[in-house]
Amino acid sequence: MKAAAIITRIGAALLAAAGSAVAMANPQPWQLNMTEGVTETASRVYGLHMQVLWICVVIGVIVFGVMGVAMVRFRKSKGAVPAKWSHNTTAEIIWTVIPVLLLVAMAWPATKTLIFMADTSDSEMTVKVTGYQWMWRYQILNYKGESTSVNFVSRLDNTSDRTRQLGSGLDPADVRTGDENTYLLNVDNPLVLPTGTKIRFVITAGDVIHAWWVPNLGWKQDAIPGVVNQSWATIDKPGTYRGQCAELCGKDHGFMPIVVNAVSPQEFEQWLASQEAASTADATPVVAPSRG
Ligand SMILES: [Cu+2]
Repeated sequence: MKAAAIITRIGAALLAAAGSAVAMANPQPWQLNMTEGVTETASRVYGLHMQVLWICVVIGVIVFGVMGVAMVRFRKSKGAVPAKWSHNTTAEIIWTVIPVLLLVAMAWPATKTLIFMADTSDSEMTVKVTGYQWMWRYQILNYKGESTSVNFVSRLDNTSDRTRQLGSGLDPADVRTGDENTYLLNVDNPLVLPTGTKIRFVITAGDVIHAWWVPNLGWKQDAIPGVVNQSWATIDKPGTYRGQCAELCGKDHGFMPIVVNAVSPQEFEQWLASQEAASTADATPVVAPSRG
């Protein structure tokens, strides 16, 4: 009886781990590679990743190929005699110059991408993201040069929250949105953003260090109390992009997902207007009450 209970607990933990792995990159079944994302930053990062991957593959094939040939052709049973020389200037120059060239070939485009990612100038809107234990606050500070009062908290959705409680008797496999299992992936209030708009994010935290990470945007940014970090994104395609807090921030670190709904600028403007109307009617407190 006790063993059965332990097995059930382990099963639930494995399922939760599988759920959070799904959440990390919002992948397709059997997707092994990283996402190409929906921003130029993401596709540049993907390109760099592929470049480095193929350099590693070529190095691996050459190194292990030479090693394999040496092991087979020059084995002791064939009468191979070890060489006695200990120094070869030509070999040392070759094995120094080639790695230096490879590192420069990787560092040059990577540095260019880092500079590109850091350039938040000419943004058309600003979103302030604040991490709390264990939720996100989103404030649309301005849009197309006008300040806005949109300010809301985004938490784990109610269905997942009820299901995750110990002894809830609810099955994580039953938490679904359409044909997708969205256990621990949905939030009550997603962040709505316009496509084709350069969005500047200012990111901070109200208690401990969190990190705001939506893989499809191509970057991850630390949310640190007392520090305002910046990042930006121009989202190319409408869609639902999921993410997670990516810095261990306490017991509910795994329960503060991120959902970005990217919509056309027209739809975004309608949403913004409805949010502004709601926020003037009912001012939300700036510091959200913590959940027990
Ligand atoms: Cu966190």
